[in-house]
Amino acid sequence: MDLPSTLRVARVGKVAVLTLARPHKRNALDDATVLGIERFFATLPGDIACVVIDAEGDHFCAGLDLSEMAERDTISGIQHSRMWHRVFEQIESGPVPVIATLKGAVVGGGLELAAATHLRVAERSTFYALPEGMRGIFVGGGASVRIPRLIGVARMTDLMLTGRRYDAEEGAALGLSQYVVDEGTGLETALGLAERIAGNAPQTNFAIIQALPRIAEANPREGYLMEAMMAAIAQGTDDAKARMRAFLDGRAEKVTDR
Ligand code: 1HE
Repeated sequence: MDLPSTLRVARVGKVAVLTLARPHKRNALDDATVLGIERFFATLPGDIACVVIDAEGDHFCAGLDLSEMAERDTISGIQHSRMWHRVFEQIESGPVPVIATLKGAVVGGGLELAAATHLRVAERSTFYALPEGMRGIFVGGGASVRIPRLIGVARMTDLMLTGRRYDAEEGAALGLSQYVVDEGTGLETALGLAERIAGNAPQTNFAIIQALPRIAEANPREGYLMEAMMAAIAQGTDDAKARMRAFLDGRAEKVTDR
């Protein structure tokens, strides 16, 4: 795959690991990297069942590459933000679940990238911030849509107005990550989760990442109908029938086995 030197790709079974590899710049996202992320997701092999986004160095991502900001006028600023939206939308609404392994700075556009993923595993060094207020700019990578859904408008307002940081534990309590793990164990944890995800039926993973967010945001009347249709589509597959038969025959894992 033709990717910039700021991205690396590895494969572990059915899991693809995309690594932000610009640690000397704290994995700040320049345009080439953001477009590389888009290319990676657009050309994901069909047999990949889950993606992990990892990072080199001590920080997940310091956000937008501020050195590329100076040249931008108003219109190109809109186009730039829309480009980020397009790329992150491909992560959120792409073909497979995506896990981010967080550590150190998860700030500005780095938090926007993390928020576009489906699961976030935070090492204890993780801290979250939206320093756009300090830089005289505004979020542009989807934060005003995604972050309030995770932590509420009031907390995002506080982060932006005061430059406040949340640490890993605070972030998990608020919903910025689903897991907090020891330093250096984020990738291993994510790969374990990815392996489980890859073992799910594809129709269920599809329903979880494509149908669930839309149903949750829909008017309840339409939401219940969409849920019923998605449930029927999933349960009608041969795969679902085989899994239920395996459970009834005592051949499947129990909930208590996990
Ligand atoms: C960068 C960037 C960057 C580091 N763009 N070059 N994001 C921010 O406002 C966060 C800015 N960064 C920081 O606050 C700190 O760098 C960190 C807390 C993340 C890390 O601190 P530290 O002491 O480990 O590293 P450092 O010495 O500050 O940075 C190392 C190098 O990375 C240095 O370059 P060097 O050539 O002098 O070695 C930094 O200039 C460079 N660097 N962060 C460019 N962000 C779609 S809209 C999204 C809007 C935003 O994301 S705004 C938030 C931007």
